[in-house]
Amino acid sequence: MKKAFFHALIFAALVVGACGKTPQPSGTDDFAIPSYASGEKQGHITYQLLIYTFADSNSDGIGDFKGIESKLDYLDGLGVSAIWLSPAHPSDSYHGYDVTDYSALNPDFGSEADFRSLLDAAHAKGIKVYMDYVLNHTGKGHPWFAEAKKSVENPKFKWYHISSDPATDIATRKFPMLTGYYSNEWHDVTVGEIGYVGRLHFKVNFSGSVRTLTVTESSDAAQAPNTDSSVKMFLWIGEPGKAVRMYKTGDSIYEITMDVDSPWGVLVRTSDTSWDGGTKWGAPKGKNVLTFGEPLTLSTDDAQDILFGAAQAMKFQGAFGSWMPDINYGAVENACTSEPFKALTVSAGKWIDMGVDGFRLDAVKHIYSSENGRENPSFLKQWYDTCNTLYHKNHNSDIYMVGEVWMDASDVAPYYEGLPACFEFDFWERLKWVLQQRTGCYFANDLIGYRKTYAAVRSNAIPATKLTNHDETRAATILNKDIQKLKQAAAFLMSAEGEPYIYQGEELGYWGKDSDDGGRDEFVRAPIVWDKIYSAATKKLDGHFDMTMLNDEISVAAQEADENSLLRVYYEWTHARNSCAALAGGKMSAHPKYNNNNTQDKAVAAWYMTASDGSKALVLHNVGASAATLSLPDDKLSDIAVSLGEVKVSGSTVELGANSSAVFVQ
Ligand SMILES: [Ca+2]
Ligand SMILES: [Ca+2]
Repeated sequence: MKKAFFHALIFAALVVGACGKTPQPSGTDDFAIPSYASGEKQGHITYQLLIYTFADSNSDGIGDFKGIESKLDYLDGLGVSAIWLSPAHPSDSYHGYDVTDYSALNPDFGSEADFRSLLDAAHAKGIKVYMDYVLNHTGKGHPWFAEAKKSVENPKFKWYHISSDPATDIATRKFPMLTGYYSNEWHDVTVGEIGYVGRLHFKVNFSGSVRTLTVTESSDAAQAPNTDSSVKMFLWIGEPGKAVRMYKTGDSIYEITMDVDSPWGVLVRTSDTSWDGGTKWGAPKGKNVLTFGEPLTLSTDDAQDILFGAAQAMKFQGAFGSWMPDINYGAVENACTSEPFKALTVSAGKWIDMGVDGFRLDAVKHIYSSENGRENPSFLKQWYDTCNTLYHKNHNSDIYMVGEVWMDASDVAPYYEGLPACFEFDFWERLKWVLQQRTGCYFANDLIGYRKTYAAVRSNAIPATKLTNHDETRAATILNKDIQKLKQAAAFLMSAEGEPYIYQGEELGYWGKDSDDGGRDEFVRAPIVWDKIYSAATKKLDGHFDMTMLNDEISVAAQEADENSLLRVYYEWTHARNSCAALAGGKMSAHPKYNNNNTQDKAVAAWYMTASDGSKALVLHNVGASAATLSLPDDKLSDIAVSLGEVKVSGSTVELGANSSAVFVQ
């Protein structure tokens, strides 16, 4: 409550009108504070937060639901009307995208009661809550996958793509979701019961160029391990494993009969002190299940565990690696009747009933493997319609859902067939170019073009605009920590058509390179420093964060107190967006003069935002390194909604300083 009250005092003192204020002739930015006190939040601003690093309520170093609840005033002050939570379900990773139970919450984050409390508290402030939902894959640790591995007859075997011959199964369309065989997507899995308890006879034959192990079930007397240290042949067996020395029974022939209790199988070793130098002999890749009585060819090259039992060595498909098996929904025509689809909707229904307002859907272009095919949009429509029906039980409006389709705008467009909103990755691609190249004149037309493409598929398509997210190198790194450019990036985001997302830490100027850029994913997922670093939720990052960044100066407390901070610019522009209908819900149209045909003022980006109620705003950004003087005889310049940097108005002329921006109500 303290923080919101603080903001209200600051802004209430400076508020004039609902949407704008008459600019002072001097044109300094002190007139730019927008009308926070109106309390309106029509700008559809969502905050993306990582539960594990946002706010920690119980000092265990892990962010949690109560922590988020305790910071709702901050989010409210930031003008946020929705939050997207990183995956809240149990998982084996720190980031949560390998879900092991879609109907439960990760106990590290709190209880269901804590989650309900967060929902209620958020709703009381007009903040919706979106859950991250992972439809492409489960975690390898999900009980469904454990079931699937039990046998090919297990009903859940078909919930995944599991095969002993993937290339053939794909070619014969046994897996309708998959369009091609890519070996790097297929990972080893053993299907069936493995292990053995009983008496076995082992015979290792090293006499020829092909070395073999033959194992047979035996009723002969069991032998104690050989104690003759001159014999260098061992079985590695059991759990925990132990080395058993064999008996030499011929020229390069070794044998032993022994009682076995191994939950997996055996390896052959020529040393009991070293695993190196080719001393480990196992099964060749893909042929690791031993049949009793039949010689198994041994291999030192990537030697696999030799497994006993009725198991089969197979492969499963996981587009994101061996810890995330992709779900098999079958042919898209019948996807919504598939068992995993139904199971996932039961879980989604639980959260919808609890009060969750929508979902952010992860990696949706990977669900069906043809990224540009018809299947994914069709699948998503089935998913959306199913969830929407559940949502309508308690709501008159439609459920919100946004898809992560990490592609160019033209490739994203077809996905609007299935979903009301998709992230617009091209927004940042274009904006970073604009800011780096100091060339703004193409920006508006580029965005308008994207929106036309979306509208051809869905008339009310929502572009979810953003700078960077948890999978990308931070905006501040890309913009060389240039604070003016970072401020202007915020101004662009809040003045363009769409529904903007602010990613945790972006409003504070966090930097960091992700793993595709020579860094680590953790580096772009750093905790919020509310006041002091010691209270930040760092534990899940296991030390992978930048202490030169996480200091008192970058903290929320410090930036709230500093009227020149990036955070203050976010406050100003989010509040402008929220209180000005034209900015909040307007459609973009190009300015007739300052657009891509303007060769004189290429640094200027200009457009109108026009709301459905007819209200209109003129948006001006000068991304140049020097001032731009704009002649705008046909525009109204008396009512400024918000500005950044140096803005001077004189008659029909506006002078915008370097990296300066302004919005004029028309
Ligand atoms: Ca905690
Ligand atoms: Ca998939």
